[in-house]
Amino acid sequence: MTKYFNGTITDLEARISEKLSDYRYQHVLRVRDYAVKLAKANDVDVDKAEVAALVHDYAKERSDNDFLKVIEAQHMDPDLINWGNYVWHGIVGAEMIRNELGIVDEDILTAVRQHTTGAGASMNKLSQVIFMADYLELGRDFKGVEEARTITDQSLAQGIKYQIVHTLARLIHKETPIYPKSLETYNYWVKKEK
Ligand code: DGI
Ligand code: FE
Ligand code: FE
Repeated sequence: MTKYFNGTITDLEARISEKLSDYRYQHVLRVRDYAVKLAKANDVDVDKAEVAALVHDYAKERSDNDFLKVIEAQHMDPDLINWGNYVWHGIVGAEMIRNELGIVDEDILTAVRQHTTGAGASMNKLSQVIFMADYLELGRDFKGVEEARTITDQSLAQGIKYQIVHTLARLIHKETPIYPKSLETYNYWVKKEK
C-alpha cells in the first residue's frame, strides 16, 4: 500500500504501463528516478514525488476526442479546446488520473497540471521537482542537458529558469503558438535571484 494510491507502487506501474507505449513508459520510469533524486536533495516528500512522476504523462497517448469529452463533462475552461495534446495531457490528464486511478492528492495533481508549461509563483517544490525531472531524465540528450543538470543540482530555481528560457526560445524559433502559462512561467522565473 502507498499513501497516495490505493495499491502498491508495482500496481500503479502496471496501471500506467497499460496506457502507454513501451518507449514512453521507459521515459516515465526515468523521470521517477530523477524526481526521487531531486526530491531528496530539495527536502520534498519522496513518496509524493515518486507517484507524481509515475503519473505525469499518464494521459499523453489519449485521443483528442477523449480530452475534449473530459473538458466538456467536467466543465473545464472552454479555452482549453483551442490548444492541443501538449496542454491537455497535463491539465486534462490530471482529471483522468483522479477519475481513473483514484489519486486525489492536490499537490500531485497540480504537479501534473504544471509539468509541461510550468507556472509562476504558484509552483511549489513538488511541481518544481517534476518539471525539472521531466526535462533532465537520463534519456534526454539535447544540447546543454549536462549544463542544465549541473545548474539544477545547485539550484532548482535556476534550473527552472534555464528550462523555460531554452524551451521558449526553441518554440519561438519554430514559430509555434505559446500557451500563456508558459509566458507566465518565463516572467516569474527569469527575474528570480536564487
Ligand atoms: O510529455 P513530454 O514529451 O515528456 O514533455 P512535456 O510535457 O514537458 O512537453 C511536451 C511538449 O510540449 C514539448 O515538446 C514542449 C512543448 N511545449 C511546452 N510548452 C509549450 C509547448 N509547445 C507549444 N507549442 N507551446 C508551449 O507553450
Ligand atoms: Fe508531458
Ligand atoms: Fe514527460
